[in-house]
Amino acid sequence: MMFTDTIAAVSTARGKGAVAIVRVSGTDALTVLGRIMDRDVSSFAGYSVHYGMIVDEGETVDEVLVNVYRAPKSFTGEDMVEIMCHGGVFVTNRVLGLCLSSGARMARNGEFTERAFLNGKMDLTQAEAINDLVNARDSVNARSAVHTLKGSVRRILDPLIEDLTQILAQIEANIDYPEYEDIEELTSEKVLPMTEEWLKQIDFLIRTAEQSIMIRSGIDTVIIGKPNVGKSSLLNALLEEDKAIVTEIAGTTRDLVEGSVRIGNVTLNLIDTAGIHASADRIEEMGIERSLRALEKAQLVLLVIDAERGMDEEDEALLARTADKDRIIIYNKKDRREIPDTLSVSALNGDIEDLRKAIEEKYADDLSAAEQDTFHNERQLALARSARASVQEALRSIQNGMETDLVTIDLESAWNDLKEITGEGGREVLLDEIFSRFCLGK
Ligand SMILES: Nc1nc2c(ncn2[C@@H]2O[C@H](COP(=O)(O)OP(=O)(O)OP(=O)(O)O)[C@@H](O)[C@H]2O)c(=O)[nH]1
Ligand SMILES: [Mg+2]
Repeated sequence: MMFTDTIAAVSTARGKGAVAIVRVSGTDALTVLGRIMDRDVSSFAGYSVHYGMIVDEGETVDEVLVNVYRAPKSFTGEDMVEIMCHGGVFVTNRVLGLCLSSGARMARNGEFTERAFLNGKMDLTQAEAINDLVNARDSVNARSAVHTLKGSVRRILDPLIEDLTQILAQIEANIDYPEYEDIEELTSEKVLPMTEEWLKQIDFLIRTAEQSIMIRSGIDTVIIGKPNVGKSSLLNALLEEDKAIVTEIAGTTRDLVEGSVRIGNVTLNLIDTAGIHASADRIEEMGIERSLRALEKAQLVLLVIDAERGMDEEDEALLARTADKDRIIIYNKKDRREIPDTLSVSALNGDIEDLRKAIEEKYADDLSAAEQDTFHNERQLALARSARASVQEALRSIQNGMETDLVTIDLESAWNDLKEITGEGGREVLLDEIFSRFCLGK
């Protein structure tokens, strides 16, 4: 793809710094540079660095180094220059302003990366990964983004697309070669097992991606229990901060109290809730409603029980209510009484090491999922799920002996979803691939 205009922007963070980079990309990048630099830039080769002055009508603006890239060997695939000027806000803006008045226009957000994608320098998943890397706040996120940047999504997609193409080609062969007399036999012998195997693979990848995304974005965790068992105390102990109000009065917490905490490499997005019990107080009841809604959405439940008082019917009810959730059952107030063979803590004394360990162990597998090749974000995951649904539909049609056309439509739709993950796609490409590969000769 050719763009006619040349774009410019400051690529480093705004504010005072030792160095700032003004980036210019497009067919006129060197022309723009020539107009503002005291050098003959026309002979500058790709991958070279040059020293000189930026000048504005004879006045020296800054002393700079310039990186020069020639198309297609640059980040965007276009001619590019990076002007490294002194990082004062005023100077940087002036250099950018000179670029803009010398033939470049202001770049939009992400436009350099967009051009890199449109010029075929990277696929959509890699473009997304650049953004993720810039925004990464911890090593798990950064590592995962770098992994994707290096093409990990492509690596898992290519075989999936390849196999889907194979399945489609088998079905096309059924149509186009009447010598396959026993179509049913071919279908049950080849197409069915291939389709089932394909579903198994994508199921695994989707599961891994769900784990990975959950780990990277933090686990939505709710602290649940009867009033006064020490939920808010536990929140405070985990956060190492006096965040929620703690009193000996049952029904202290009414609103949800939130906070994030890192435990090893795992981030918990914690919500402390109002104690759940049959209540007469209207405000408390509204708080309890909120607790139950938070419980509904939570990915992890920390169910707190008062070890001193022991388990009663209300605890039992909460156990039953959270039975199908991922949960950790915690016996608090172990300084008063410790029940053997339970996960016991004392939130009051900050004695919660066993809980931290339990959380780290619980998510050890998911952490390793964050290192594996799989879909990287919700957009990709949604497309993968949609592809899976289409192939499941196709499988049903095959099993029910439906028209081949119906099967193909679903498989093609899955194919397109997968291609859309990397930002490619389109039916024509699909048909090209199928027919060029199998040389049907029509
Ligand atoms: N001995 C002891 N007391 C604790 C412990 N954890 C909490 N408490 C006390 O138990 C009482 C209730 O604690 P909270 O943290 O407010 O309990 P909660 O579950 O948030 O209560 P509600 O918000 O009313 O539902 C307070 O007096 C705490 O000091 C503990 O580990 N040991
Ligand atoms: Mg509380």
